[in-house]
Amino acid sequence: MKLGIIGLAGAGKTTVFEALTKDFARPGAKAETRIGTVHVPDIRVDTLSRMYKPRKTIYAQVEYLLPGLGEQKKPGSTDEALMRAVRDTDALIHVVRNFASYGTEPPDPENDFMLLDSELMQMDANVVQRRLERMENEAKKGREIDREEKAQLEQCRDALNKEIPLRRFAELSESKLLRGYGLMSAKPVLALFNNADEDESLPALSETAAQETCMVIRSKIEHELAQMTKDEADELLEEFNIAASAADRVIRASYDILGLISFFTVGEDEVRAWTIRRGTTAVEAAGVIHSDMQKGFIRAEVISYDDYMEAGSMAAAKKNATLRLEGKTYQVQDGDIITFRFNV
Ligand SMILES: Nc1nc2c(ncn2[C@@H]2O[C@H](COP(=O)(O)OP(=O)(O)OP(=O)(O)O)[C@@H](O)[C@H]2O)c(=O)[nH]1
Ligand SMILES: [Mg+2]
Repeated sequence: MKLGIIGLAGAGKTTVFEALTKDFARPGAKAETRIGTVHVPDIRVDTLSRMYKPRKTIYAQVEYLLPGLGEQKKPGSTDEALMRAVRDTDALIHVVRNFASYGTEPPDPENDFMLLDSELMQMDANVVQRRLERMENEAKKGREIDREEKAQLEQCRDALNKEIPLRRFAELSESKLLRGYGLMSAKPVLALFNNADEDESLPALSETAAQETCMVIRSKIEHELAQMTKDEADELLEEFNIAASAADRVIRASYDILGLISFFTVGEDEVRAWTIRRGTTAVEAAGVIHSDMQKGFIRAEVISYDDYMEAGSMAAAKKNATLRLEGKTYQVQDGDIITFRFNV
């Protein structure tokens, strides 16, 4: 699962990327696209790992993609080429400047967010328009066209004409027919306000912008934190009143906006978080681990993480019946601890 980092020039994209991935720039690295893979922090995995003391502990992962710089770029402008680089990502982190910086206008986060968001919509409107024109031509020549797809494209056009991003419409943003177009405003967005060091709060936002998943990062501090030893970091955490690294919260939120949940497998060998989409059934979840498990699926022994913590042990959970048997069609819930029974 990949998230693309976008934002106006100088918003702090590189600083955010490096704070999240702890991948610090090599000289000359600016031109190329950078990809970083990070663990999704999860205290449930930490706790299970302390209980089982397994040889391996494996966290869920997400990938961040930071597009390389286009050749010519004016300050404050974005670049279509840059955005095209994030076409095939699953979600977007939209970094918005909310700090004063020398030689630029005071920050205007609302305006900046809307400006780039409109550009996303404009790009989509162009794609949709071209496609509809082509379909019309095909129809004129008497060729068969996909009416369903045409209807959906028209819905997209109408929404975009009203400046409504496509991610507001579940039917359109999840449509299989539209998937191939890489529509930018259909991707889930995390609006990440990059604040000045002293400022912990979200900027004032209009109702429109406030509909997004919004978070604050103070990326300059986070960038420094990411390069420190634990002792050095603790001092800074206290000084700036940071309870937990914002980088961790952002990574967690990235995972959430992708519509992903985790289930866990536990044992002495391995405690592991597995990533699935919400709505995945038990038999599909088994297939994420191994195709044999899916083919030979018999049943799943399931307990929620919270129930397990309350019971204290699997034996106690069996007794109070929070550990239960589920069949193929059970919808796996976030935090389920599962043992699959299967035939090979
Ligand atoms: N005060 C402050 N400065 C920041 C913060 N984040 C980034 N900066 C500074 O703002 C400038 C731009 O940051 P970058 O991370 O390079 O921004 P960018 O979006 O990658 O910029 P381009 O790649 O040029 O579009 C740098 O001088 C950073 O040190 C922040 O949270 N607070
Ligand atoms: Mg940059």
